[in-house]
Amino acid sequence: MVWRGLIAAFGDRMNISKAVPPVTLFEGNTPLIPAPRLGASLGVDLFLKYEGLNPTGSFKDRGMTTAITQAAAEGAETVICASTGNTAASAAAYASRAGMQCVVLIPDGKIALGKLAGALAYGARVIAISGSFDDGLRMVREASDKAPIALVNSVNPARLEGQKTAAWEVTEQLGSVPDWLCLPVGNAGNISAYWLGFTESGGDRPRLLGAQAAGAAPIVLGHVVDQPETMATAIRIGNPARWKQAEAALQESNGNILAVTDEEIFAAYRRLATEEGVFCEPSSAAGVAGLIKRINEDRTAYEGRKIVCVLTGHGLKDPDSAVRGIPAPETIPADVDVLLKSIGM
Ligand code: AN7
Repeated sequence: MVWRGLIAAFGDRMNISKAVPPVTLFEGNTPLIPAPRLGASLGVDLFLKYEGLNPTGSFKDRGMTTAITQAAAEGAETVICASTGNTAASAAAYASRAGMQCVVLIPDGKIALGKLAGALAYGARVIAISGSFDDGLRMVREASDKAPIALVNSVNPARLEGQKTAAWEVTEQLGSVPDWLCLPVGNAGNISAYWLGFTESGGDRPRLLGAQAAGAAPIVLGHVVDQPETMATAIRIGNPARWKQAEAALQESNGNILAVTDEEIFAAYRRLATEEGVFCEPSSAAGVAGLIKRINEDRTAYEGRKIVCVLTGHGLKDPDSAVRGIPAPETIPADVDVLLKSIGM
């Protein structure tokens, strides 16, 4: 089958308008990659859903094809979102595709370079606020109430209609529903969307394992975090919009949500790249970090199980994190003998 994006593939199972042709960059259909080395060391059958291979480098494209298509059907000329970066880049790309203006609010100084580069390259109006993502979300909600601007954050139900398709892809690629699905949780749109997808399938459902960064773990703590802090800037969110829905999904799935430290996140991030050759952004490794932590606490619920970790964004989104703490490459003369000596041969 020729792949023409998520609405072409799954539109009949999406509650969105079909009045206009899909606004698409042929998103979705990302690989589910086995992770045998990491899996063996954890004693599980591990797979990685590599969402960084979407057109703008993150899972956000799944929900943006539907949100922008719906906005186009409703006649929107301008869309707006608050973002820790990936939603901004994705909204900007799909808005360009649809011939719309795009306005994005980002927390000043707290978004990764590749995401800012994307939003700017796609021609969005990028506005930095001296505040957090949560402040930005409050502002764009109000702005879209007061002016004719379509809100494309995941509070928009059309976003989940696209994002839920990842659950169906995972099931088809694995040949069954996984025992556990592990993923990072920020605004909690993705965990809600996966649960919607698995529930709509009507068959078995996985247990969900959500991971928040320790400095931005409102759902784990049970209260809003006023000043969220983590180096995993994508999930630096203190008051998730889909909090209640995520809690319901966690409960219905007999799942767990836990906090992982930045050290644990970065350790998992390095292991994915160096042991499996899969380079994701730091936040994306939070699900893997959570899995490692849970297995160390209580092996029995995981041993020998089929486990899917969702890697939500590409490693190149955040080049600063990739090089931080690693010595710069050494420079040598253009001489093969010096080369061999320097690599110990
Ligand atoms: C790589 O772009 O919130 O729990 O504004 O970029 O659905 O919010 C990004 C979130 C995980 C968390 N991994 O997903 C934004 C934004 C990556 C992300 C999440 C995000 P949600």
